Amino acid sequence: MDAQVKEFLDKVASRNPHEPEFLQAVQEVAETIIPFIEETPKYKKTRILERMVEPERVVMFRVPWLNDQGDVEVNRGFRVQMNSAIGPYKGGLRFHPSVNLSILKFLAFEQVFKNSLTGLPMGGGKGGSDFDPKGKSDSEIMKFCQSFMTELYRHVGADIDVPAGDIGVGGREVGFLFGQYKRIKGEFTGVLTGKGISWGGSAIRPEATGYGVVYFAEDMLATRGETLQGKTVLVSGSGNVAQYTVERCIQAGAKVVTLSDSEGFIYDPAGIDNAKLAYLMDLKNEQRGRIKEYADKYNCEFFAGERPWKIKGDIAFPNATQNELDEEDARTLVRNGCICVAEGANMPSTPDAIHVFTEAKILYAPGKASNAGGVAVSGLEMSQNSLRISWSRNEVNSRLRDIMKEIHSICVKYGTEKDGYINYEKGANIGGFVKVADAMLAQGVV
Ligand code: NDP
Ligand code: 2IT
Repeated sequence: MDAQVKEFLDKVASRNPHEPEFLQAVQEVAETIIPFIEETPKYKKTRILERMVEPERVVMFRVPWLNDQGDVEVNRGFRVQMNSAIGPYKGGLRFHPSVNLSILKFLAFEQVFKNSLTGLPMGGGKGGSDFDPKGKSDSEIMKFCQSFMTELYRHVGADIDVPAGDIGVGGREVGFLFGQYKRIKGEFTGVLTGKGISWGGSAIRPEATGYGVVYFAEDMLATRGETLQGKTVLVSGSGNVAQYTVERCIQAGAKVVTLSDSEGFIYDPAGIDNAKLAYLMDLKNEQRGRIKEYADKYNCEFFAGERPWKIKGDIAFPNATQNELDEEDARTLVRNGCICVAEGANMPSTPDAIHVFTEAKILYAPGKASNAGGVAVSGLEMSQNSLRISWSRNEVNSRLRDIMKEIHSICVKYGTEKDGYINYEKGANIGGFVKVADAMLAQGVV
């Protein structure tokens, strides 16, 4: 490792002990950004990267609530307000038992770069709780969300910080959070995105991340004269991002053969068609069931405790969670002829896995570029709320398509290496960094 990079990372590590995910995300950025900063004195002198790894603000709070048995439960709530140089803080809320400060700081840090890449005026933030939504009744979910917002409301606002969904937070939760904010503040504003379509939500927001990551993969494939038509696709996860990845892959003529959750993966060699996808959406979004039930229903194989990467496929979309694809998985994918990996999740590939992809010179896109479609349509939801109008599905979808294309172009501009290989990781980091850094410079020592 470059000496300057090591010195920088040692400092960040000593200031942030016990935060492995945050350090992993910072290292990934530092390795490409520090050599760039070395050539650009205005960023070096002003210690922009040192400032960017320090959140502007972190709030942590108690979330007490009553379960259906009448017992008191206590969770911890967080909001990391990482950077507001180019707009109000923007980023999702994650409800999952694994949530801690390290995970939310990594997500908020990546969000700063991602939001910058969208071209929309959004800073970066992330929040959530160690609350586990699994097995909870609708009433318990509502009580938790109301308690969570009873503290969060004082830190957010349409021009301050605009949360949205992430793992464990979808339309139902955004509804309960919005209702409580409105009740406390007595105002109807665009304080959250991912709202229902009849109360300020945007068309295509549920689809946006999944559609966006497939659009991005289509642009990547086009650089090699390829398309999705007829390709075999591996998807992990089975939540919001995975579902709409499958929908768009079907539209593009590809065959998706895997899905997963935290208990294992299903392999459906015949491919997931529209009828199976409708079943999946009902299973996950209404029945709140497990992916194993898909295997039981369609009589295909379920691999308990395993991840889909050992199946042979042309394209992989890791769409579940961080560090779900390691070096060995990456080697298996490459050996099996995989030509493209586009991340729908945030930081799903470990650093060693990314190294395998870039060494093999296959197409590899980091989440901060390829999954930016979700937050991009969130940004469009904010615009529509400010204008007090709603755009049609076609209007929003065509804007989403253009934004993903533009992010792809930025990656090509900053990431193309001497031999012509497009290093999307480098391109996304530098492309995302420049806009935020210039805004910080213009605003003084902030
Ligand atoms: P959902 O809650 O809808 O689905 C999450 C999926 O990932 C589920 O299948 C879940 O399985 C699985 N999963 C979660 N945690 C783990 C774990 N520790 N190990 C294995 N599987 C796990 O979330 P989303 O689809 O919204 O989010 C998926 C990824 O996409 C996340 O990384 C998120 O940060 C990212 N993302 C989401 C965006 C959005 O707009 N929603 C935008 C950009 C990125 P199980 O049910 O068993 O927990
Ligand atoms: O990781 C992400 O970009 C999201 N979870 C979406 C954030 C948003 O504000 O829509």
